[in-house]
Amino acid sequence: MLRKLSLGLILAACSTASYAVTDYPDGYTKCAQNTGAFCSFSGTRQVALGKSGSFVYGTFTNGVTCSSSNFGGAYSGVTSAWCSYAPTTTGSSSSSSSSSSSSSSSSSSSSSSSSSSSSSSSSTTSTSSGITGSSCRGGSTTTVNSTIRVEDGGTFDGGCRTYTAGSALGDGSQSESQSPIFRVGPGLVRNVYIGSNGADGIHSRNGGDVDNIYWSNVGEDAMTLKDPTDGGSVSSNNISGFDGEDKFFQANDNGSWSTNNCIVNNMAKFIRQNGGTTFPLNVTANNCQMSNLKEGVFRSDSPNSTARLTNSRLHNAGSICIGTWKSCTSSGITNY
Ligand code: ADA
Ligand code: CA
Ligand code: CA
Repeated sequence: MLRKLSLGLILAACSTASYAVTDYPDGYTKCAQNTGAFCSFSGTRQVALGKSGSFVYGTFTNGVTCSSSNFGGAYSGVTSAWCSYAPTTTGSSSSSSSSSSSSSSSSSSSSSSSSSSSSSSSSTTSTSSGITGSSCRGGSTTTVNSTIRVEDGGTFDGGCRTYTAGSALGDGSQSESQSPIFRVGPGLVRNVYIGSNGADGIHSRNGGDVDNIYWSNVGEDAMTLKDPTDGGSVSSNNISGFDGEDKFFQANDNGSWSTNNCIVNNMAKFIRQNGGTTFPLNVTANNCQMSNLKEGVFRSDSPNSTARLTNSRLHNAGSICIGTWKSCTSSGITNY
């Protein structure tokens, strides 16, 4: 699958490079610039965002706002990039992978969108369409001046409204003296959009989990694992995180930390086991899109820790494994 994809991209690049490099893939229709303008089309289609022959792809139904946040943060601030849509509709189900057997070729975008890269475009579709990150886009804003504690085993549901730190918690800088906006565990925090001041993010203690969280501007870090007593098991699913200085996730105690369906753009690393510690940490990330990581994905100094990245897309993401690990592996990785 990977090899087909690269081959398709190379062939597509060569075929256009011999004439002019365009701001849309061969056969696609330009619909909006990367300014938040709406790209209008009907049905479920593959949509490209990019310029000068280089693109990222997503799959959307009945149009999409042409904005980097809908494409994992790619081309952030690049208003000269364009959205364009594929000439044919794809299978309507969001899990287009379910129709990715040979029967799909007649109805999916792979049928005609671009000759030699037809099989690659269907694999791109099934991969990218499965990675959505958080669905939250924010709402009315609550300024949090005292950490919200969810520690009774219950669920805090933020309804995808915006929660941003007040100055009492910190300023979202790299200062280590800041407090978290949420402290969870045992329990679950879900459907939260973290606003412009991310302070020290979310602290998970006693196995606290998060689901559907959007960090719009990561503070000192986005989430920290501490004191796990729930079998050391923490999950962070359906998440998006943007614009951190250093770490996205910080692990300060032993445990198992799993992430499914994430979009992360513009930080130094996805997860860091506290420097110099050797406790056993087991981290997994699956179905993630990570871009513009200055250092890489996983970093640890512990010979007792494991990390695994699966079924994910990387762009300018540094090294998958940094430092010392018992094992650090990956499979199903696409570079885009
Ligand atoms: C750094 C710092 C630790 C801790 C950590 C965190 O690694 O050295 O003491 O503060 O950040 O939890 O953010
Ligand atoms: Ca820190
Ligand atoms: Ca921190």
